[in-house]
Amino acid sequence: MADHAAATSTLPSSNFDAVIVGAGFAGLYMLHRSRGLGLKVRVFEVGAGVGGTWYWNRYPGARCDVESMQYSYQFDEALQQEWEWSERYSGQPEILSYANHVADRFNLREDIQFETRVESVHFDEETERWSICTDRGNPVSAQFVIMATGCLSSTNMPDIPGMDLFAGDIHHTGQWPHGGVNFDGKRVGVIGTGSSGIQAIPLIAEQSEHLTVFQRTAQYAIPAANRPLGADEQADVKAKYPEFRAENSLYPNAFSLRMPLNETSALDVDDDERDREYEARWREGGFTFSWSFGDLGLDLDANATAGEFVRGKIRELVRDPETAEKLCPDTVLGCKRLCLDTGYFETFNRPNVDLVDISKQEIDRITTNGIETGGREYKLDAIVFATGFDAMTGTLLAMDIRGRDGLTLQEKWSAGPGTYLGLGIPGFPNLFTISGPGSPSVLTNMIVSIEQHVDWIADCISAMSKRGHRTIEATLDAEENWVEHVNAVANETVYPACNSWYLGANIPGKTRVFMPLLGFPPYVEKCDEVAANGYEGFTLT
Ligand code: N01
Repeated sequence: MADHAAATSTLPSSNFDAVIVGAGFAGLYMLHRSRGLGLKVRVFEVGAGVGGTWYWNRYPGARCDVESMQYSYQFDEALQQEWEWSERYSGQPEILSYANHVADRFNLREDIQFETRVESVHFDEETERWSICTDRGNPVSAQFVIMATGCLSSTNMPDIPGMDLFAGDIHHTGQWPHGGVNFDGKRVGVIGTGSSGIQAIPLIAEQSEHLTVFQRTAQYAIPAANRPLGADEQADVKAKYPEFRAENSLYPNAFSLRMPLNETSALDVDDDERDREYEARWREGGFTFSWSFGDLGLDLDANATAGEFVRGKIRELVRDPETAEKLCPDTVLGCKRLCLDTGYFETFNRPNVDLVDISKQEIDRITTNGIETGGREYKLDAIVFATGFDAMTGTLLAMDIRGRDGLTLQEKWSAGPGTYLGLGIPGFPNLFTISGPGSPSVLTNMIVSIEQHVDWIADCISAMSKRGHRTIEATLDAEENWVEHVNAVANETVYPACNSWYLGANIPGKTRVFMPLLGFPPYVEKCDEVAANGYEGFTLT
């Protein structure tokens, strides 16, 4: 393996130990660890800068809903001590500054080739190396390919007739213009009311002359209760940061909440007690609401009591009863990802905001002047698609990835994404997926999951080098058992009860399979066990 001195002057080179795809939080830390191993490494990144999801999602109100003191790297004590967060939940600009700070602090940019899209990744069985082609030409080769492509990086743009006819501007929240968008004096339409729409709508309402929200499914949203982060609060965490991190990683989602899980069943308490619990958590803000009772994620009747409480809140917050009813979700709470909001429901009290229910009558077409649905044309100057992502697999499947015998990833995953541990795919040796389908990823604090995957991959590469192994490849058996396990765990919960992107149900034609694994601590234990047992479930050559 090349030494790091060589790695820092590699731009003309074409042979690498490892190629990393993506320079978001996963790619940055993978690069840092790879260098530590002395690997000669190149990162390819489509964007002109680092930050991944926080580079692209610049829509008004974009904000993380894991608290700032937890949504950051923990691999370097000095880094976590020196960085100051300003709010309970960080906004996109601050998180992007942090990603840039990390890139500068660890001198990462020199091994990142920006504005470069990886188009194909082919395995050569003779040389046991990958050949990687980008849109910049000059193919490179690498022993290892590490996909740090993110779970929510391929935007979902619905195929609505007439899109090219629209005379105004069209934007997607996941690919927001870097200079921002001026909505002043404009009539704006927003399609989509998931996490992105719910964050953007209150601000677009303030910035525009008129806002029409097109809602296909009403969503549950809990107040974020964002606020400035006090210096004392920050100092308290920093005084015991490693312990704080270690404790947090023991929670199923790899983050802690401000109020502990109440293990009682929602069905074992009377109405007053139940409401008191929900009310306290509603006031505290954040995901702590979903910890109100131990069985909200397991039992549909228990879950229904939480749904009823939120509907009551919506009816209190929204003055027009008809609009309030349209905003009331009738789905299972938390089955689609729970949203956190800042003034979302109150936005519908504004005189310049209208809600159009398209649950029964989808958008017919986009016209030169706006959106047509239900026999009416809504005149608009700009349309914002807050329609989400082809999650977890979209970006991987958009590349031409071919493993042994020319097997394409599209063929391999035609019945849904199969991986072992969300890290390896049979037929694709030495190719790792950071936070791939089958790992806890999107159900956790992403940065914690990313660090766990990067460390596992780096340790694996190091162990292979020490033992003289050239390739590692997940076995078919291990993959099949793992996919079964991921689905069995999900089937114990309310998650499969709705059409969420966790199941791929938001993308027409996508195979319905529950993609992420529930439960971070047992997963980490399993990954550690696999490594300790000589990478069982993988074949090493
Ligand atoms: O996307 P979504 P998102 N016509 O898929 C609607 C993370 N995130 O970008 O529910 C009309 O959740 C769709 O309707 P329906 C987070 O993990 C985190 O908002 O399919 N409507 C839905 O309302 C999140 O879960 C943060 O019926 C259409 C919306 O568009 C994930 O990203 C912030 C439609 C899409 O909602 C994705 O969130 C933002 C169509 N043809 C995002 N197609 C934080 O950390 C789709 N819709 C806070």
